[in-house]
Amino acid sequence: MFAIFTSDRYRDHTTPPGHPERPERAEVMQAVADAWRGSGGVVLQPRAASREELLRVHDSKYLDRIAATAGRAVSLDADTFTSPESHDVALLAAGAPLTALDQILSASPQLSRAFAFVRPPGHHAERNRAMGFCLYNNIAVAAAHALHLGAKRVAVVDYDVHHGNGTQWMFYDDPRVLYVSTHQYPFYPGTGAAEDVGRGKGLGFTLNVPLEVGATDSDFVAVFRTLVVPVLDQFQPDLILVSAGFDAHARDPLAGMRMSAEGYGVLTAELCGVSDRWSKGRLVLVSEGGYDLTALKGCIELTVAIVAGKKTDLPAIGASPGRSAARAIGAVRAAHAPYWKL
Ligand code: Q9C
Ligand code: ZN
Repeated sequence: MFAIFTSDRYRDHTTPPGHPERPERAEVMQAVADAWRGSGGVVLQPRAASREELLRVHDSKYLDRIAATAGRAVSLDADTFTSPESHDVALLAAGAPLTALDQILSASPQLSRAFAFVRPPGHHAERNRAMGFCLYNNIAVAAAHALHLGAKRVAVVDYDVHHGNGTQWMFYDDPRVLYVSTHQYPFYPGTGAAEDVGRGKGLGFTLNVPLEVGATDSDFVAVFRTLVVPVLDQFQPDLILVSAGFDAHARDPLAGMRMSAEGYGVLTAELCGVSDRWSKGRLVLVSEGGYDLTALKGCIELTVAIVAGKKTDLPAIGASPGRSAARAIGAVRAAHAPYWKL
């Protein structure tokens, strides 16, 4: 069973005029959720994350600093802003995947899959720093909650076009959380080289696939079939979390990749396959970036259909990497040769 978790409160986090991470994104999310409910699908309300839950990945002083922005418009970083409601809204963003996991990891689950449509996004937020439009690291809070609820191995797959620096660092030395990211590189935030593979006990449990500007659906599908799916099959996660950013879409105004909604759909279908093999179908997607409203709508609609099992006739996208993606695949294989058979 599948459900969307979202709230009309996500509109109430506002950003300065011209900012790409804008309230209209929440309206797109609401429209897709409303249509899903209208066609008989399940849409549920998120709870807020608690301080205790956030403290698993953020430090206490940082939580106080963000809490102190309640009721105020504050600039936290060159591109990260609060509005008076942002603090409450951000707690609901971090809480949405927790609400899903409470059910999915319960003793007799009714639910195995969920998509949390949230804002603000999360994957750039570090232990003690807001950045890249992110306040709380929603996906990292979710991974920590899954461990708390008894999961032993959690995979986080991040196909947002930006590297999820926050998520990477939070679990960099932790072998219980495998972090896998595809991203435009070099690009914001600057991290995510193939050679960043984890530290200490976490060596090998961070897998970065840096791709040059211009990467296509077939580049991404090749990367998934040759690297992402094989590492997941070897890790054997008991839950897959997805940092679902759709800013690698060709229409996106921030980045320079050339993905389509169907390309993203094929990636999601591959992850559904892994979750069926290893994690009893347990898969939770949490929205991140995606700044062209038309592309965002198409991507989240198709993703929902695939995750809910309503769409199986995806276009066959050949896994044929161009020269630059082939080089990236080679670099990742070399960096991870000590850890995985890729
Ligand atoms: N100041 C997400 O997609 N761009 N964040 C900064 C130089 C920041 C994107 C440009 C992009 C952040 C969640
Ligand atoms: Zn992004």
